[in-house]
Amino acid sequence: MSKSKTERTLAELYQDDPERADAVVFGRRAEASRRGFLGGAGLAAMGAAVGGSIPFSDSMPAGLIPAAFAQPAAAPSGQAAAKAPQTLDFPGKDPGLVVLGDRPLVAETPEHLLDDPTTPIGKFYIRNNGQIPDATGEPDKWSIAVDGEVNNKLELTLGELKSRFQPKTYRMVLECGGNGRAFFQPQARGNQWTNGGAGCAEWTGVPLADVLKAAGLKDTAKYTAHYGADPHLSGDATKDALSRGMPIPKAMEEHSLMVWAMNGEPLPNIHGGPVRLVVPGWPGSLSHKWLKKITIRDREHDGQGMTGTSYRVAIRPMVPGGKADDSNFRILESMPVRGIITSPSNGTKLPAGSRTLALRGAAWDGDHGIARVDVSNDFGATWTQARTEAPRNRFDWVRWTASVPLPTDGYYELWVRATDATGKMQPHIAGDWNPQGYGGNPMHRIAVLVG
Ligand SMILES: Nc1nc2c(c(=O)[nH]1)N[C@H]1C(S)=C(S)[C@@H](COP(=O)(O)O)O[C@H]1N2
Ligand SMILES: [Mo]
Repeated sequence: MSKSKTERTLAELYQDDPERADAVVFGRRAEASRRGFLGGAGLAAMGAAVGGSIPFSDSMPAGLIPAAFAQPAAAPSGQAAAKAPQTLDFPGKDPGLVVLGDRPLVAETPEHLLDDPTTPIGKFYIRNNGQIPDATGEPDKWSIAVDGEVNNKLELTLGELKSRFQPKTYRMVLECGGNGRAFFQPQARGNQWTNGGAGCAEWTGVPLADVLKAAGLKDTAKYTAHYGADPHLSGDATKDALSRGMPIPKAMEEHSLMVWAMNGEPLPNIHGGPVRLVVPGWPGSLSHKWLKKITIRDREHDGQGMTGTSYRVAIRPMVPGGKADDSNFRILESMPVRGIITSPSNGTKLPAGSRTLALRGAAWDGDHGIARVDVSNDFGATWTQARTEAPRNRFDWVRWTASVPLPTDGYYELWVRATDATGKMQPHIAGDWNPQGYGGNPMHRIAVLVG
């Protein structure tokens, strides 16, 4: 943030200080002019900023950052354009992925690139904590150890894993624990994921449960600990890039897999090939890539990524931006409900006279499943239930479609909200602030300009 205030674009101002941005656009009495109705000069200024009149301005909430400013594609003019994101240059990957960090390499998939029923490998997000190992040698000779609180320690090659156990293929969402972090205010620490730290692929492998049964869990077995071949970013061989674990019941679920194929192809190196864990519904960090060893412990794991505020959320709500009290944190397990619009993309312009809009998207959650998906064309004043497709199996996402009217030309925001099977719905803003920004799942919205 080296730019001076005067050089800052309106989009940036809305990101940093929505109240001030509102005051700039609407004048001093922004609050008054936007609560209830948007009229006169305020409405004209907002219309100019978003690129068209706003048919549902009556229900536009005060202080709302227009979706038109959220992504550069949506910027109506050079003046309001947000900073262009850094696109990904990686073999086999779609250049539309947005780089969030290059050391370690982290890239997310913009919502509109999650429009396929099954996310192609080329569009699947990338998250690393350490260096990327070259694990491309002879895949079937790759060995994996299982030790700790077991009766028979195992040392299996991938070849043995494939031949000794019954493989399963499921389509399942893999989602980074920090997905949605960018929506926290004030900014939370870590990669600034929007909604794109997620994808849904077909994973082929054997249930971890079958391997743990072969090893024979002792009565003392409580928790797993995962180790991989990726060196720590510093190169220090005594440190793990990441080492997380889960309670035994999660490890024993039939969908927690040791995976060697993704969408029917050998698991690519960047996604942890030749073999990784896929532990759906819980933070992606449990889905250990380049898997070398699973140690069964008699207590919670304390490896890299298991302590402090890493992958932990506040038990009692904390003051946003405030100091963390260690005793007020629990390990993040089941991921929160999330729905996204995958078509059209944010900032789409439609010809004058367009009167309906077909929307398409996806919704998923952690352990519970999706109960319903609703869409709104009027800033949430009214909602219409979307049609949903049955998921193929547990932890698959739900694809949905809907059609909304566009009564006149102008600027619209289309909002989606998903509700999980326990009745929990996405909030309007990222709630339950925590220092590392887990659980941010506000409703997704896109801007569309007609005419
Ligand atoms: N060995 C290893 N496994 C790992 C990681 C890592 O840094 N090292 N990152 C984890 C995190 S935080 C996520 S979200 C997923 C990302 O998987 P992907 O890169 O295949 O999308 O891998 C997980 N597995
Ligand atoms: Mo992650």
